Formats: sequence, structure tokens, C-alpha cells
Amino acid sequence: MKLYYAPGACSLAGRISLHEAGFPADFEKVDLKTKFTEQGYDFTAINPKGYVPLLVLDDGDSVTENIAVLEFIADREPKLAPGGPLGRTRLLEMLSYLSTELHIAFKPYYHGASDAEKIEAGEAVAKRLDVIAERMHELYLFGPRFTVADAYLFVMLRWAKAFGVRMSPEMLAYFERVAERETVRKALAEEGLA
Ligand SMILES: N[C@@H](CCC(=O)N[C@@H](CS)C(=O)NCC(=O)O)C(=O)O
Repeated sequence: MKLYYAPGACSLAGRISLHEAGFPADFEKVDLKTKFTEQGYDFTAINPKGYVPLLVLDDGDSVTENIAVLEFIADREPKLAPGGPLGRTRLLEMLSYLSTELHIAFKPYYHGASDAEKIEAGEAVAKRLDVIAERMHELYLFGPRFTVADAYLFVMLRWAKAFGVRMSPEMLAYFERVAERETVRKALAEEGLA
């Protein structure tokens, strides 16, 4: 498998999850401004959507969209998904929330918004984090076991910290707990973020 990524971008969730699953993979960096890969290929020719993550499978097929990439990994390594009769539904519910509500709320930070718009975005992000914090009552999002959704939330919390978004002490403690995982440290180091 090969994951196309940009350092610290949402594709970091896929890298962490691949490491958690113990799946061997190659990683190729994409310059999101020029849309060229580190090996000199036009990324838009590889992925017409022009954004990461892109996971290319061993048979040449490929998967885009964080929700699908993370679901793919959890499907092949079930310890990375919550258990129980509603486990898969809960995972999709959480991944959808992280993608379509939380991730999207950061957009103003990345698209040259005014200071006022950034303050508004910070509030929107903080509110969504509060909703997640209310649901978290053990070590990780779904209990004592780390799942692919935790990998995604960790990336969003890295951004939130970088942009100075308000975060509850519980969320901060969760962030630090995840940051200490061996796979997370490895992923951060590989992306030059340690
Ligand atoms: N809908 C996509 C969005 C992915 C996304 O926003 N990727 C960002 C990095 S976090 C990116 O590559 N942006 C570059 C661009 O859109 O040109 C997903 O959920 O996977």
C-alpha cells in the first residue's frame, strides 16, 4: 500500500492507523501548493481530487476521503474499530462528525480568512470539541481501546492547539495521552513533526 500525504495534514490519521494496524506501507509526500509529489509526479494525474489522503492499494486500486481510508483500515484490522452490535455504525457516525463538522470548521484558518472569521472558526471548533468531550468517558473515544477515529481526532487537536483554540483540560489530557502512543510518535517523527 502507499499513502500520499502532506506533513501534519489530515492524512496523518491514515499513517497513524496504518502503524496501529501493523500494515506495511510506503509514504509519498505531496506538495499541496504545487501539487507535485516528492518523486516529481503530477499529483492531480494520480488523484484528480488534488488532495490528500490517497491510499493506493496493492492491486492498484485506490481510496480517497479520510472517512473511507480510515474505515478501510479498520475493516481489515477490527481492533481499530469499536465493538458491539452498533460498533460499525458508531464508527461511521464519529468519522462523519470529525470530517464534516470538525475538520471542515478549520477551513477559514487555511484559506486566508480575516481575523474576525478566524475567531468565529475557533469558536465553532471549540463547540464541536465540547460535543466530543461530553461523549468521551474513558481513555479513548469509544472506551479503553484506541480506534481509527482517535487517530483522526488527534490530528484535529494538533491543529486546534496550533491555532490556539480553547480546549478543556480533559481534551488536553486526551491529546497528550494519544501523543504518547508509540505509533503516534513514530508517525510524527516520519513527517518531521516530532
Ligand atoms: N474531503 C477530503 C478533504 C481532505 C483535505 O481537506 N485534505 C487537505 C489536507 S488536510 C488537502 O489536501 N488540501 C489541499 C487542497 O485541497 O488543495 C477528505 O475528507 O479526505
